[in-house]
Amino acid sequence: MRKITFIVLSALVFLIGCGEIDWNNEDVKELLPDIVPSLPSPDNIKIEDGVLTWDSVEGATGYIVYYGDERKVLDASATSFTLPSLKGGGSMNVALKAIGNGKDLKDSSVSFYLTYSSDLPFIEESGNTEAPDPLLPIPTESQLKWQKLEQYAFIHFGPNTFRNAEWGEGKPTEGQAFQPTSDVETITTQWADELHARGMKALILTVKHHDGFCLWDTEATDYSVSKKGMYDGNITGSLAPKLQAHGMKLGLYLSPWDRNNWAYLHPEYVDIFTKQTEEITTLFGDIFEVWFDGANETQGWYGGGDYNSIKSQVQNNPYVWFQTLKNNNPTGMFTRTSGELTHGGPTVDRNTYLAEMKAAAIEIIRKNQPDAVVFGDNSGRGIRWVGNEQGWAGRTCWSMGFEEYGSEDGQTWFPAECDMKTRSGWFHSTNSNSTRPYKELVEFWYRSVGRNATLLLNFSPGRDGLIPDDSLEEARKMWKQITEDFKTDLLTKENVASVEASNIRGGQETFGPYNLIDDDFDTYWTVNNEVTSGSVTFTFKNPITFDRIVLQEYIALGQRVKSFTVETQDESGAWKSVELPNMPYTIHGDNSNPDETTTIGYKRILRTAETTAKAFRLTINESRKPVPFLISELGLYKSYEGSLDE
Ligand code: FUL
Ligand code: CA
Repeated sequence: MRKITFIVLSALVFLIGCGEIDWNNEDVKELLPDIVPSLPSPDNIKIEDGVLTWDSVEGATGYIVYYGDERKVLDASATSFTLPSLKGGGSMNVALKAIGNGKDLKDSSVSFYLTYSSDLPFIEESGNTEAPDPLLPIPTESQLKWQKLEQYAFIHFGPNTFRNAEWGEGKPTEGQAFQPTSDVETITTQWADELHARGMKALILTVKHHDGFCLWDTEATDYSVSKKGMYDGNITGSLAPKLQAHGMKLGLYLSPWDRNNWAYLHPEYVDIFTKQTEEITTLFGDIFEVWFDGANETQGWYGGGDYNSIKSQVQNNPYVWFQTLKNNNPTGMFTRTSGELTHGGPTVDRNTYLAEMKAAAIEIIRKNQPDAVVFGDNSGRGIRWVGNEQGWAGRTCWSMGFEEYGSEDGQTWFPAECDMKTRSGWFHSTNSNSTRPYKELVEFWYRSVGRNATLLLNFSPGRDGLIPDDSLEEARKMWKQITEDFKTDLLTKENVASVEASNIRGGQETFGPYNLIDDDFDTYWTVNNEVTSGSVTFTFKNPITFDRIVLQEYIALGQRVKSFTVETQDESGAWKSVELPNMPYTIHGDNSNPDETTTIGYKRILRTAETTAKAFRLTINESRKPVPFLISELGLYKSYEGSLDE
């Protein structure tokens, strides 16, 4: 160090002493690089309409423009440069320097960089300019709103809670059916506050389960919170405003099967049931979903529970229908037990009876709550049961068709809801008194919300009317895990250096791939009509590490994608498919195999191996019909491994 300083100083003294400095002198060049003057960097740099401009720099022999990963050398007369088209998405950094003469003027330093983004109107238009046509069936506005709730709570509470029952077993004596030990305010406040804090966007309450007991003041039967010295508290009426205050929606479970009503399966019961429907759809403000349970049998308390006793009960009643004993008829035919029977009186099928009764009730719901969806209603305005009570939708899941997987050929929009419980029964029981660990709840969430379905997670208040602490604690951890998993989207404009798409509808920005990362469901990347497969590639400024991929399809115009591929590019430039590991464990009916890359629908989440990527590519391989696909959002996240403590 000392030696170099000494040589430089003596060289300076020598050179200055000689007057004129010989800049070409090799010794000078080597020894005094820092005192050779540099050109100033170009000033007044702008990008307008995809053209970079700057003020010319006196003495410059040329310019170098740096853009994305590329560079371009221009001669001294240049003061502008047309940047390449970004094909409808993303951004790149652009900078510039002036070139010196290689002798007594060094190159300028590189200017500050500008970000050149695709918001600029530089894209040539070609192909279709309008949005693609809808591909039927499509969801109604209410179905779409319902799907966006993603996760909501169920509460089973009623006489069953007080006798460790699930289906109204064991008829309680009058006045003994329902005895919560907390007052109604305490109960409904706890439900609304605690479920809201656990990310529940709505709550569906069993306002009448199969035992027929009504959790609201009803005129339709004597068996309710308001009658015969029962618990004094209109639970449903008290709950509705508390949910509303949290911005949560209210849903109602009204069981068509009524084991307490002598008229069940009798024409008069249709009147009672429709009256109940009328009440619940007018008394509590907006209802988002009505749940008509599918369970139904002939047994009622009045009849003791088996066919022969029902028969003896109804023998003298010409209006009561009952299931024929004949060969345990599986279609469940009901026949009038009156003189008419022997004269070939009318017969009615139990399912027909229930279907007609439900249709009458649905009409009432449509009139009073046009925005509500009805569970089990396959008319194109309802939603479907996912086909299991284990908290999973299929790895392929269409919003048409039935059960776990649905079908691409289904004629109506019939999206799936996964109902699942936090304890072993729907109702609280002092016999099997434990709650499911949060890891299972997280698993249900990923296998429902992550597979184009919703999660309806049941809570079982105990005899004090309160959701037990252990269930609340596990649900808190579950929600913390989920919210932390999706806290930071790594696929953002800030992290992306460039984006390329194989096709953009009409070459227009409005349909470009940048729409995939704008956090807006209503903007999407789509392609020209004749195109039914294609890919989009995001290149990152710096490699990112993720293990969650979130995809959303713009289902407002129909569900289309049948198959897709996700790939990453590593530091060496090699591309490979993202690795999908096995699910953590098997849930009854859903094994622990890896996920599939088939349907997308409203939301599809893949849990992948931890992957570090320089670039990410999504390819849509096949679209239903085939028609162009529309993808709303694409996100990459790294799951949370930290503490779940409060
Ligand atoms: C079933 C009912 O029978 C259960 O009791 C429970 O209400 C569940 C959600 O639906 O079909
Ligand atoms: Ca979007």
